[in-house]
Amino acid sequence: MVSKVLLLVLLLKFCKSNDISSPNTAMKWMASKGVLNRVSFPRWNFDGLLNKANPANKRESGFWPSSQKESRFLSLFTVVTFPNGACAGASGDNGTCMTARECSTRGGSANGQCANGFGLCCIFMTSCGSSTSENGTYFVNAGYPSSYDGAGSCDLTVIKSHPDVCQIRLDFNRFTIAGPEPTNHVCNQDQFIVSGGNPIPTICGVNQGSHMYVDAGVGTTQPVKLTFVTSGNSYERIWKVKITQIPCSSIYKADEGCLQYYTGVSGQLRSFNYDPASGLQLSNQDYGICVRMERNFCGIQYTACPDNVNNRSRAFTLSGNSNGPVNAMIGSGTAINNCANDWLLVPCATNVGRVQPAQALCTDRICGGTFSAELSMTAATVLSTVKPFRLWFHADNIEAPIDIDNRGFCLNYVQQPCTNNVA
Ligand SMILES: [Ca+2]
Repeated sequence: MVSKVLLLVLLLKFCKSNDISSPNTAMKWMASKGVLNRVSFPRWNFDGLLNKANPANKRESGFWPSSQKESRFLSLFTVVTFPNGACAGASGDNGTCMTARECSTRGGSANGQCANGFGLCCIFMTSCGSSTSENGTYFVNAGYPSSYDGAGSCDLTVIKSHPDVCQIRLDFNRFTIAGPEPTNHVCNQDQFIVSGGNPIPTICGVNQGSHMYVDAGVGTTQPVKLTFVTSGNSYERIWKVKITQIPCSSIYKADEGCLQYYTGVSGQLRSFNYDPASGLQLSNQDYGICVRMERNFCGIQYTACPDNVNNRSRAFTLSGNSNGPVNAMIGSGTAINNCANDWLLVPCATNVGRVQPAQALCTDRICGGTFSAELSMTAATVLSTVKPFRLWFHADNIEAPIDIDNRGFCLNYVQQPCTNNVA
């Protein structure tokens, strides 16, 4: 998509015959503005202009020859085209570069310039009860940037901007709604619900900085609906969700089946509503977390994030009473040290530095209150070489009385280069 602006170029220097021997002044100005690369000059012949401009040439009364008048007049107008690309608005929000008229017609608000001043950065921000097909729309609470303390349902319908859109990425720039109830950690007061695409777990609490990919299907499909439900006690909610529409052919498309998709050799993964101080692991979760395999990397290591709040780290607390030390639990059985209810699935996980027995052992499910691929009270760095790099998180709908005050998980990951040891 491109925008077009009809531009009246006032070449004052050209019009003054004394200075007409240096017509480059106007061209330099346009070059400095980057206009020349973007402007088409359908009726403008610079060579002809320069020749006519040369004082040595015969001219008629210091003005254009009558036979040239029409073309000279038309040459003062030109059409500037620029792509409707992403732009950074003056407020810090991202928008789409377009003309003022296009921006107001499409319901956006202009916020700073783009395309060297020929376009305006058009921000799309909307709230309850609306729909959008604009890529990069921000979905905010009523009254944003003030908080919202009320009960009700606030939804936004997201319509594909093009049938070629396959995924919708949600970035939680701001996301504070009431957290889960403290007994079973179910989101029964406030909820964020995504419907219309593949099933996505309902979340609540504080999720600033997190993201989700919603599978929107191929071709013309039902729109995706985002809904914030607020109920119960008084609470200052605030949200600002950026909605990015991702074409099927985009290199930014996430792998299929990944609710979260991370790129880069290293990074950090967190469960929803994770916070070492007060965040509670959410119940009723079931989703995949993917890390794009970077070129020449064959394995991935996970380590629990530093916890600067608690004496004993709660950066990985999925089961047991995390108010006291809880060992790592592994495996899918129903014994006391197995992970029958809530787990993080790390495909064929082993602890780094562990001397493997002749028959190498690895586990898949990890839970408990310590991050390790073995039954242990000591946290470990865990390696997986199963490809693609992917984790699955599962949590059932029950916590109490066995599982108390668990925080969920925060893991730092580092991809491992292909060597003799990691292949
Ligand atoms: Ca549970």
